[in-house]
Amino acid sequence: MLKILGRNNSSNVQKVLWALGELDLEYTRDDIGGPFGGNREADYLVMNPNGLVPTLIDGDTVLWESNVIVRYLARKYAPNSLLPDSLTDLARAEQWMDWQQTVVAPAHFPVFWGLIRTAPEDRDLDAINNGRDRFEQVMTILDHHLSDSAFVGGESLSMADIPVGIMVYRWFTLDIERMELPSLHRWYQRLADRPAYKNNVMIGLT
Ligand SMILES: N[C@@H](CCC(=O)N[C@@H](CS)C(=O)NCC(=O)O)C(=O)O
Repeated sequence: MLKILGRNNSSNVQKVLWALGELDLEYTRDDIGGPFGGNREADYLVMNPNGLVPTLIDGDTVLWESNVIVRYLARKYAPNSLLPDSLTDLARAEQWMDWQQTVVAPAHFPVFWGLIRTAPEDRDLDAINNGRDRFEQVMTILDHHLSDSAFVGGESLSMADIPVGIMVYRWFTLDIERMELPSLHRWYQRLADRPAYKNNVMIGLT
């Protein structure tokens, strides 16, 4: 059976759990990382030399890097649903997935870390406010993209939605000012209707 190593409040672990939920695949999960620890142990580092979560174990296949794991699951278990079929659509999906890692995640990080993982008396308000502005800029790019399609990769959910879908929950849940982004909001509501998103992503921020 598939096994996931990683605590379920991690955004990167949630990508994998959401994908598994969409595919209705059975798996087990061990709480690793954060307060649970275990990710700096020698046996864990053999599987994931970064000491980060998530790690996926699928038989002899051991993988790290959340977006790669989502791509692997889509290719192996969902070639007709989460995986786009044309070369161009596949590349566009991967474009939005890489954009989440390289642009959105760093933009959101100071806001998430400052408001959720830092005690009020220790917060760097400038870093939080600058992060909020940058987070809004990148969510505006996504809002614009979503103005003419129901999902990031077209008219149905695909792997393109998963990394940015984790970020949009944080955008709408963090206690921050938000400008109106109607297409983004409609897409978020579509995601929120999906049990796999509700059960694995919309679980509060800790
Ligand atoms: N690029 C990696 C980043 C993984 C990562 O930064 N994971 C964080 C949690 S979101 C982590 O392991 N933090 C250390 C910990 O949980 O102890 C991925 O997408 O899988």
